[in-house]
Amino acid sequence: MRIVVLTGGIGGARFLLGVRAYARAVGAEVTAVVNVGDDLRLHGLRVCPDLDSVMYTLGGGADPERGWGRVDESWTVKAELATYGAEPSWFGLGDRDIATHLVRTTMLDAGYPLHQVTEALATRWQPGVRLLPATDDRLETHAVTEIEGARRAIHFQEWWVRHRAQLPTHRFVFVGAETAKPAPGVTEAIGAADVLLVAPSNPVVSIAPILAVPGLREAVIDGPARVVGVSPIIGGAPVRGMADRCLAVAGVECSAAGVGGLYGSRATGGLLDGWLVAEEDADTLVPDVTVRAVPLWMTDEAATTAMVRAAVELM
Ligand code: FO1
Repeated sequence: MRIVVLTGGIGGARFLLGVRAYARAVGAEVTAVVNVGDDLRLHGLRVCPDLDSVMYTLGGGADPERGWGRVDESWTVKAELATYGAEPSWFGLGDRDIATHLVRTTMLDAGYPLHQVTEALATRWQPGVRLLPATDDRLETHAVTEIEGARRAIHFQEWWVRHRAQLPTHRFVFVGAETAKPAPGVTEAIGAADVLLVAPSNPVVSIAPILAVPGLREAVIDGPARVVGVSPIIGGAPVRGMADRCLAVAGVECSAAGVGGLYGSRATGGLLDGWLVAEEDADTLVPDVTVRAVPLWMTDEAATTAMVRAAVELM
């Protein structure tokens, strides 16, 4: 069996632990297509938060509390940068993490595309699933905000980390999306998938930028035998993060039904055949989509694996 997962960072990485365990149990192979809209260049370094959260989590090197960055991290470089007054001071890179960005940036500057760099980094971490960036090209999520009476587009990380998603916001734009191409292997993996899972990631700023790459949404609609999404909303609240703020910007109700409706049914040009929701949301209806309710809290790997099994076997 071939499983493809569309995923963002922290929540998606935890979900992938369950996907990997399920795949090992049934002998399936897994490809994760990862959002790059959160990526940024900082102090000359290319940082890929979602790829790194997935790689570190599956490789056993992620900080379990933060969910991003490395466990046993130290912050000497961050403190040194602060003494120079180097900006941005609101976004911190840990010392161990910086080694990843140095290797990545050196390879990118030498001309290697991001998917090859990701593969090279993964030889150290052995994530047990194939990691592919959605695109090798520049695709950056920006938030169109209102700051001191003026309309300003700012990078997603500035909106998320510096302003904690609290600014009045009109919309998100995916800069570069029109001309981006799916990274090599992405549409092929999606086309050959027996099941494509949409991870319980942020639909507006993690899954939408992936689908904004021309050809990728079409590949999902036309390709896999089945497409099943897992709700990132339980009982009207995000599992983690500030998805409620992002959904409000997109004008989507923060509920399992709201996100299911946003993705829509494959029968009518949307994405989903099946939608896995939490027991708390068992009355969820999405037109022309098969809905099933199971426990959705990813408390440990066994619970997450059971949830993945329910998603794969939903229909
Ligand atoms: N999140 C923060 O809240 N503050 C930070 O200083 C920060 C630094 C950081 C560095 C590398 C990295 O891979 C992730 C980092 N994150 C930080 C997390 C990140 O901003 C977001 O949680 C994701 O982009 C959203 O998925």
